[in-house]
Amino acid sequence: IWASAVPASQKGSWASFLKSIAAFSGDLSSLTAPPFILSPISLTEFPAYWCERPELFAAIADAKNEEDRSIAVLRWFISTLKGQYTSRNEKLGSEKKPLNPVLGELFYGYWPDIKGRGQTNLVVEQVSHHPPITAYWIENASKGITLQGHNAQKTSFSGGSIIVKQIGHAVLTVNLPEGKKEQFLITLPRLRIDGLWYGSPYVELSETSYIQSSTGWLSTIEYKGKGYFSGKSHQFKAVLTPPGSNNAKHTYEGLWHEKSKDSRGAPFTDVTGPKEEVTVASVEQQNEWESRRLWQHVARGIREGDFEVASREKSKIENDQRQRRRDEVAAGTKWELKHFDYIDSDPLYEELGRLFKAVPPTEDAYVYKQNGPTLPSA
Ligand code: CLR
Repeated sequence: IWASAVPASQKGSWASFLKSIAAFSGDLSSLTAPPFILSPISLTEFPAYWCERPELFAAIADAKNEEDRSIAVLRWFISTLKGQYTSRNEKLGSEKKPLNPVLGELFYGYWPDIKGRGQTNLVVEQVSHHPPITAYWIENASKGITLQGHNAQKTSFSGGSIIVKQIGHAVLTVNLPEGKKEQFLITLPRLRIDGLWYGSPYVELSETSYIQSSTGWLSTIEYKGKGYFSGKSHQFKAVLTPPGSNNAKHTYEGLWHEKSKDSRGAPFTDVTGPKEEVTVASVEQQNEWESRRLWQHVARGIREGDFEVASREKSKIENDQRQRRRDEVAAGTKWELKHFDYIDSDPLYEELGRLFKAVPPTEDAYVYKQNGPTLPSA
């Protein structure tokens, strides 16, 4: 029966939530959802999914040549998908509605240097509230690898599912010896949120995403769910083509949340083992803009099922934000971003995007100011 995963007392509000989604497209964050579907985690934490297998991120620097580096980047990218798109189901029971970050919200963390892989640091800032846009910077300085990107979503409703188009892109830079560098433009897949009818949403990926190297190597990744190819969920097929060619040199296929193989049957990715969550300072040590401190009372309310506390605390944060925006208007000032500079067109996106006819042909970006906090190191 419908809404079988929804608590009896919330069936009515789940139905009206679904109706409001169906009547609506754009920014889901503004819709009021019933308590059972709320997550206590803010979207500013999500960029950490990029590095929960730090050894695969570090391994990009150890590849021998251009071809191997493109393979290593693809292996790392595919291995992040399980965390990015299924971890709320594992941790919270289903996909849930994350906390909608406030302008200026921050999230800092790191993965320690063990087994010679170097320390990796993470700096995240909410750079826009309406629409929500999150910018991030991830760096393994000892390996010379950085990832810079930003993320926004455009949502619509189709055939009973929420369709999420990801806006934004990421650029991975590998600094090589002798001052040379290689860059990779990473575009993002489309999401479909299924299972809404039953009240147990989950993400499936669809369509195609790309990883274009400045050396010319290109990964084209196609995503399919149930009812395609083998009938299983979370399938992908990736082909890697050499500079200036349309003929695949490598083909990889499998399940992005489990394992995949190359065309000869050799293992390519395997994410069945444990991942490593980012290390974050305790709430007491965080400043007032850091996500877990800012949302602590709301998050506690959600975790403990005390939704009165959660909504009262959420209103406080929202009122504070409204007051800040009013004060800025009155003073004729503008909120300053802390860690990123906005550029309305990313030259690297245009240059590398041209090679695979990226849509759209140009995108904006947030450039890291190299002014993150000093994170502890081992
Ligand atoms: C954010 C960027 C990450 C990948 C990612 C994974 C899950 C996405 C999330 C992004 C954006 C917000 C999202 C979420 C799944 C559900 C949630 C689309 C793209 C929406 C806002 C919540 C809908 C409410 C239902 C659960 C009912 O790298």
